[in-house]
Amino acid sequence: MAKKKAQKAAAETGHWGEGGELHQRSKKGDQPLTTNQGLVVADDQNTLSVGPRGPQLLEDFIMREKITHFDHERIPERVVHARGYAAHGYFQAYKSHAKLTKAAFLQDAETKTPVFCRFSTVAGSAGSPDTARDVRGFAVKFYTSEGNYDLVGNNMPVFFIQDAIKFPDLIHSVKPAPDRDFPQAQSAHDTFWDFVSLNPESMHMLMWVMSDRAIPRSFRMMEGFGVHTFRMINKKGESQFVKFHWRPTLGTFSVIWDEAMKISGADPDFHRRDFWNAIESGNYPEWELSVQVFSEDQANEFDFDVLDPTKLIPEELVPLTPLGKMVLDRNVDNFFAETEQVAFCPSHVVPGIDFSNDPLLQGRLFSYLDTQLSRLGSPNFHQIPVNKPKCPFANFQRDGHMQMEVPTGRVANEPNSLDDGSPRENAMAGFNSYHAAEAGEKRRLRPESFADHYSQARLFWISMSDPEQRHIVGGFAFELGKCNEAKIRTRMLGHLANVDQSLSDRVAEKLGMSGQADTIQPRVPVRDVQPSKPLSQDSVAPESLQGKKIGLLTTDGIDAKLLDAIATAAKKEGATLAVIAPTRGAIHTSDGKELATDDFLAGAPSVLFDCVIVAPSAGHAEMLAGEAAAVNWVRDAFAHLKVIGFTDSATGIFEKASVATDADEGVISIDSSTLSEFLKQAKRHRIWDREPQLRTL
Ligand code: HDE
Repeated sequence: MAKKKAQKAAAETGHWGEGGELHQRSKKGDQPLTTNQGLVVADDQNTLSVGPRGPQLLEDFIMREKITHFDHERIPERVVHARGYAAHGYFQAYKSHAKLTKAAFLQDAETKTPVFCRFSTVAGSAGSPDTARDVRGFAVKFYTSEGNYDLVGNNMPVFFIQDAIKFPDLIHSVKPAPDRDFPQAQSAHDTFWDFVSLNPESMHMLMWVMSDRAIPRSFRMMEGFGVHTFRMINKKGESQFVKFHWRPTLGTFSVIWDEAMKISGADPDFHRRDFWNAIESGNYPEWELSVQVFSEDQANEFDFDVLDPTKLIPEELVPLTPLGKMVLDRNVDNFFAETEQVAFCPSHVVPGIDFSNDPLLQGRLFSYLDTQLSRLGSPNFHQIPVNKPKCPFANFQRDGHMQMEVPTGRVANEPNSLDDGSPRENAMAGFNSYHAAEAGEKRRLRPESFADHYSQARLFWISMSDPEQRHIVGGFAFELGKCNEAKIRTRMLGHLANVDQSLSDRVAEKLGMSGQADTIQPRVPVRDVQPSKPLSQDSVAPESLQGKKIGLLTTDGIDAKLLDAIATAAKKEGATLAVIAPTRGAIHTSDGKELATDDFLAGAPSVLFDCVIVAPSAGHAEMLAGEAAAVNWVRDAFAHLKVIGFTDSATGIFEKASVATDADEGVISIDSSTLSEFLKQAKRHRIWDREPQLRTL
C-alpha cells in the first residue's frame, strides 16, 4: 500500500526517489549572468581590448570561455531517426494485467507511470522537413518503479528486412549518395530502389511506405507498433507472445502527397509545430496501448512466422487487448537536453517483458547502446536527467568520461563483505530471462518460414479503400519515376506483379512503361489472403474535426456574426481556427472590433489546414481576387480534396481559380446561420470522390 502511495505521489510530482529534477521547470528569477565558474559577468557585449579600436586581448577569459563552449555545442546526430520531436506525459493501465505480465506498471489502474515519447523520421538529417515520405519512429520510455522500459517502435507494423546484418545496407541505400550527398530525406532515388528491389523481403514494408501512412497529418494522428514479437511473463512464470499497438484517440489521418511536398516548403516544422501547439493549448495527445496476445502453439498454426518482422498478425486472427492509455501533457524545457540526448534502447526491459528470437530484434538489442556511446560520448549517459531511471539504481560500474555521480566507500566489487555488502543481486526480484529451450546447428541461415515475401504485401493492398489504392499507385509511380535506371523500374514492376497484377499495371501505366515488367519467380507460391479492415486507416477513421485546423481567409471588415459562428463551432468541435488576412497586423470586424490575425496570406497557404473558409468582406473581395496567393489558396484546397466553405463575396476568387462554387458536396456556401453542412462535410476529412477528376496522371 505504502509503495502504491509512493508511486502515485511520484507520478504526480514526477519524482521516483532521487533524480526527479527532470520534472521541475527551471526558475530564472534574479540570477545574474555568470561564467561557468560562477563569476558575475560585467559586460557581455564587448571583448576586452586595448583602446576602443585596439587589438583584442588573449587575456579575455570570459570571451574565450563563451566561444569555446559554443564551438563544442554540437554532438553527432542519430545515424537514423535524426529528426525527432518529443514530450513528457504519463501512462496508466485500465486495470490489472497480472494474468499476462508481472511488469509493475501494468498491475493496477492507479499507478501513473511517467513517460517520455519521441517521434521521428528515419532517413532525413536533423534539419530535414517533417512531411518527407518516410516511416515515423514512435519511441516511448516508461520510467517505471522497476527501471526504465523502452518500447522503441515505428508507425508501421512491419520492417524492410528480416535480419539485422542487412540494416547498414538498407540505411546506406536510402541516405544521400556518398559521392554527392543528395537527395536529402528521400527514398525516391536509384540506390534505395536498387537495394529493395534486390531484397524481395522488403515488399510488404514498401506497400506501407508508399501508402498514406508515410505522410501522416500529425504525430497526434499516427498509430504505433512494436513491430517484433515480444514475450510477456506473469508471476507464475507463464509466457505468452505479444505484439504491441498504439492507437491515437483522434484517429489516424494523413496528408496528400502533393500537399506534403508543398508543406515541406511552407512549414518544414509542420509536425513539431502542430504537436507543440496542441500540448501548449491543453489539447493533450492520447494513445491507447494494446497487445495482441497469442501462445507459441497458436503461432505455430499461422501461415507465416511470428519471428519474421516483415509480417503482421491480422486483427481478425488475434484481436487487440487494450492495456491502458498514454497522455502527453508537457513539452520539453530544452530540446537538446531532453529530446536530443534521450537514448532509447529495445533492451531496456522490466521483469515481465522479454524478447523473442526475431533476428532483427536481436540485432537491435546490440545496436542502440553501441551507437549512443558515440553519439553521447560517454558510458555515463544514463546519468543525463532524461535517461536517468526515476527509481533508485546502484551498481559498481565506475568512472568513465563525464561521471556525474560521486560514489562513496572503498568497495567497487560484488560480492563483498566489506562496507555493508550492498548492492547485491536478487534472484527473486531481479530480471530473469525467460527459460526458453533452444537447440540447433550453428549456421548462417534464413528460415524457410521467412520465404513468403508477397502474400502479406497483397493482404495490405487488397485491404485498402479505392483512394488508398490510388495513393499507393501514385507513391510507387512518383518514387520509381525518380529512378534513372530503367532496369530498377522494370524489376520493381515485376515484384509488384507478384503482389497484384493490377497494381503493377497501374504503376506501369503511370510510368509510361506498360508491358515492361520483369518476370520474377516467387520462392514460394503467393497465398490467397482475405482483406483485413483495420489495415485501412480510411475505413476506420472517425468522422470528426477533433484536433484539426480550420483556415479562415478573410479581410478587414469580416462579418462579425459569421466570425463568431465559425469560432464557436470550431471550439465545439474541438478544432483550432486560424484567421488569415492579406497582411499580418490586426484587422477589424464589421462591428468595428479589432481582430488579431494568426498569419498572413503569403505565409500561410491552404496546405497548412484541414479545411478552409474563404470569407472576404464585400469591400475587399475584389482586392483579394486579384491576389495570386488567394487564388492558389482556393485552387490548392480544391486540389487537395478539402472541404471549402465560402461566402457570396468570395465567388470572384473561385472564378479566377476555375473552381465551380457548385463543384461537389465539399464546396459549400455558408453564412452565420448555415454552417452545419460545412461542418458535416469537413468531418469527412477529404472529399475522395473528387480525386479521380483531378489526378488522372
Ligand atoms: Fe532502430 N535504431 N534499428 N528501428 N530505431 C536507432 O539508435 C537499428 C528498427 C527505431 O527517438 C538507432 O539511438 C537496427 C525497427 C526508433 O531516439 C540505432 C535495426 C524499429 C529509433 C538503430 C533497427 C526501429 C531508432 C539510431 C535493424 C521499429 C529512434 C539512434 C536491426 C520497431 C529512437 C539510436 C529515438 C533508432 C538501430 C530497426 C525503431 C542505430 C540495427 C524495426 C523509433 O541504434
